[in-house]
Amino acid sequence: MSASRTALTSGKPMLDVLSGRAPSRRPIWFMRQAGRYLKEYKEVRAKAGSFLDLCYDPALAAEVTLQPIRRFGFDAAIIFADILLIPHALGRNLSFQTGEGPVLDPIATGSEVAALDISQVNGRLESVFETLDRVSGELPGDVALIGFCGSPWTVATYMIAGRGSPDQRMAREAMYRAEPWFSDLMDVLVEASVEYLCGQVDAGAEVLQLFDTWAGILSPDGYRRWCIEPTRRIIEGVKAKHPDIPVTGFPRGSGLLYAEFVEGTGVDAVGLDWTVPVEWASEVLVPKVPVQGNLDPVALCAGGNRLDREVDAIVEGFEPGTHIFNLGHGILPETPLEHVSRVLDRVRSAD
Ligand code: 1CP
Repeated sequence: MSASRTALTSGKPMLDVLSGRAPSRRPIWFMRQAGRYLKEYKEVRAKAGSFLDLCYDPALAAEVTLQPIRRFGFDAAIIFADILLIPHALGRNLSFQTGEGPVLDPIATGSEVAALDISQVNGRLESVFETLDRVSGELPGDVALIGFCGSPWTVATYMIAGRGSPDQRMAREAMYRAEPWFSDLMDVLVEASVEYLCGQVDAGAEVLQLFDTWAGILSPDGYRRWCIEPTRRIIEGVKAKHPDIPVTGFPRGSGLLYAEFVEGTGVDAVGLDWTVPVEWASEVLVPKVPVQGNLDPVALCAGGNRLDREVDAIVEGFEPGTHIFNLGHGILPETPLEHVSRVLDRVRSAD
């Protein structure tokens, strides 16, 4: 690479794609790349005690953030934390039961929403900032550091139901009834997310990702109000303080509404789930922003020639400078490690 070209790039393929510069290679990382498919994660997890103890221990959280970078050489590290740390920091009870996922005290009244204390959020999440600080000191020079939070709608579905739910019914009912506490809760989550994300940038995050895992269950009107609008406000709030920080949105399951999401939110890149046709995305979305995705995590698990074909279709469908290779959702715990290496090799040797 020539000296002038080097000067024009950040040296980090992920940041280059996000800022419209030509990357030295197509960046690749996987959602939930730190986790139970890695034996080294399970060892640290057992040592930490509970899942929350792991999230709040900067030395151990930094260690599990770095594990997939060391093992596979991904182009980005995502800080080890959880989207439910915001409700916890707002004063709600939270625990993770083995095999059951998160358990919170369900929220159902205006007085409970009024009691949420935004002023404490960054103080209570100080350990996450320390984890970011540690990881940024240890990352290889070409690896970007991603901070994240859950989008208000997705976080609200857990706060209202008090757990994960198959259809997010309780939150949808609150939305359709136009409960005043529902829109107040969304406002609190927008404000808390801006504070927390700005704290993450101050602590060393170079990219931010907003996870809206349950965006796809909203009606079009609900989607505009409770997915697009809160996301737009969060990005506006973060960029008022940190104008240059790139923000990726992952509104899973948005279907046709992905295009409106990109137009309406101001995201710098959009994460696609595996149901989105590559041809459609490259024609409609790529002219506006880079895209991230969208290999089916089950295809990664299954492996074989079919996995190779799926990877090839994605790599061939998106120009290298416009695409960050990723899964269409989080990696599954039963994923064989050889399949992960195989995808990295294939993506890296394709361009
Ligand atoms: O025992 C364990 O190890 C718990 C499994 C686990 C892990 C590894 C949970 C519980 N959270 C995490 C980490 C996590 N969560 C990360 C870390 C960084 C990385 O990607 O490597 C991230 C980004 C998340 C985000 C997250 N948490 C989302 C959004 C993304 C997605 O996968 O949809 C959601 C919905 C959660 C909630 C959550 N946390 C954990 C579970 C099992 C769940 C889902 C619960 C449910 O809906 O039933």
